[in-house]
Amino acid sequence: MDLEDKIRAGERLSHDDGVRLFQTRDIHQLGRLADIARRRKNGNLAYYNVNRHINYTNYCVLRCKFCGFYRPWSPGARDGYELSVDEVVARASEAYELGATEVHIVGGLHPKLPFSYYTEMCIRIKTACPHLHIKAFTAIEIIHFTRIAKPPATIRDVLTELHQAGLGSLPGGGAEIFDDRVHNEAFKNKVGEAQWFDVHRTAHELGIHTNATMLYGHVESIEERVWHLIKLREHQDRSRSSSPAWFNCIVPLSFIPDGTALSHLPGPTGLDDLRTLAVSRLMLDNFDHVKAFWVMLSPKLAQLSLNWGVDDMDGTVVQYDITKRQSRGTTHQELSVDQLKRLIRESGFVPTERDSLYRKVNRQEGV
Ligand code: V47
Repeated sequence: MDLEDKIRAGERLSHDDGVRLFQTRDIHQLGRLADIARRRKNGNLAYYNVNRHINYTNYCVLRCKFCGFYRPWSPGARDGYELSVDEVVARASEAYELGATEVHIVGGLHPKLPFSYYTEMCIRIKTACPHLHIKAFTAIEIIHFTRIAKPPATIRDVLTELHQAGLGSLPGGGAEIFDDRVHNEAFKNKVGEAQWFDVHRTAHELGIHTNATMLYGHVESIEERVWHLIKLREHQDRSRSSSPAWFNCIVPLSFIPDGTALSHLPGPTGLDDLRTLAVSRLMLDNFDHVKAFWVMLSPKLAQLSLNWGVDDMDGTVVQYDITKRQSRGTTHQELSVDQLKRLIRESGFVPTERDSLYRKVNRQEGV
């Protein structure tokens, strides 16, 4: 059967199909096919949320080659930072007062902070901002917490304690590319595929929704990208059929080489970004949402991607420390709601504010 017929009939695509889609030179046809799948799930709506990212520390025990964010910790280390719980709560409260529905909190694997720092952070944010959704801690941080908890704890214990403290969902970071070769080349000492999936499986079993990511455009091949997507699809099949929660969305992350040990690589081009977003939509037939993270893609390309299978622009963000474009050189990265709506409207979609679980947010005028 022809690939287009398969897509129109809503049939599941194979690894070969995914590779063929990546290789097509007809980028417009790829966009049209991804748009069919996108409209089937999301109609003419395009989502955004009012959120704020908080990166609590850049100290990290890992040395991933693709990361320009981490700083080694040592007594009196310069160039590194860690926010106190008070500072994190102050940032979350400020965002809440300005109308945010979500805080996205992640950081490096800090060698000294105790597990109580993270539980206290959640409890105090929830006390100060009862309706704010806390989306926090990648699978890699969760594994780190199992090791620093006293006594060491299981993934289930850590997630249960954080959930009770107010954690709402997990972001998708840390997945990178599920492949041993890529793992050894670009993030050797980081926990791998099996543990990333253990964390997400356990979260889903506990009723905690999570996101998934794919960091592309570094040392991986097209074939490896497609296997990554298929592994996520298989996991989603299991979660959707047997757990109370599953992946909310896929966030393909466009590699930014600046300031990393892989800075000699060119990084993905705009066409590669569009292709990857479109193929993610087409391969992941059991994911409802494909998110374009505009901080890494640029607002202009994220806007364009709405016609290549994307239905979500993430949010207002405000400050993002993990990647910054050298030409901009600042971690203040913010889009206003009006800017997000304009980008969406101009692409022919209806801007729709969502909460962290993709429920529509209805605001009264001016709130
Ligand atoms: O885990 C690190 C990636 C992730 C670079 O779940 C890099 O809604 C590009 O996961 N170039 C953190 N990417 C960001 C993340 C995320 C972002 C937005 C929304 C969501 C969500 C999740 O960023 C890391 C890593 O995979 N990353 N370095 C880099 N140089």
